[in-house]
Amino acid sequence: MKSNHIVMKLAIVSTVSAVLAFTASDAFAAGSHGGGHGHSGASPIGKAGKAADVSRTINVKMHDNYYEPKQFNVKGGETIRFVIKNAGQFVHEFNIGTKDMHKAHDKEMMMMVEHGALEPDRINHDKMKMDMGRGMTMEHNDPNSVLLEPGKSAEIIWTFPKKVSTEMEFACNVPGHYDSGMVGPVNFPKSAY
Ligand SMILES: [Cu+2]
Repeated sequence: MKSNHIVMKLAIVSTVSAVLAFTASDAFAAGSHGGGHGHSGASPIGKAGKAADVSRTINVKMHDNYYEPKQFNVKGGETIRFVIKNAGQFVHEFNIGTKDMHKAHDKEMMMMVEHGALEPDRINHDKMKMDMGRGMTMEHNDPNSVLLEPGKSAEIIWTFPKKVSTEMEFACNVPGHYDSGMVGPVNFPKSAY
């Protein structure tokens, strides 16, 4: 069953693609993919965690287009294992970041759609590997995110910062999904700020 909503969003994406091409490649060159989101040193959102440090597991289900649960409470410095399942009929992403990071990533996702690497219900892995220039590809190897086809599952182990300096949220940056509600807050206790 195709959602007209999604098809419409994708049509809009391709219409504006020419306008965005320059911006998108700029954002891309900034190195979100495989480049650790352009942060040198300590990232304000935390870092990839080690299995030995995991204190608990949070199961996340991705639907069309919302998450279950809708938010998480974590402690400063806590390492969580996220077990993520795409229970929807479309490709979805689970990405831990800030509002700004999601905004930047959204442009890259649009480029993936333009290049045919991302279809509504499947990921074209061959096109993901395509060289975009300067040795960059569209492959998603970032430790803070997974992009999943319908029915697929994955795990992320993430260590949250001890002291929080920025608001954090998890979101899906498949074009149109963030705006239709695929975003939720990561809540920290007051002591973490
Ligand atoms: Cu999504």
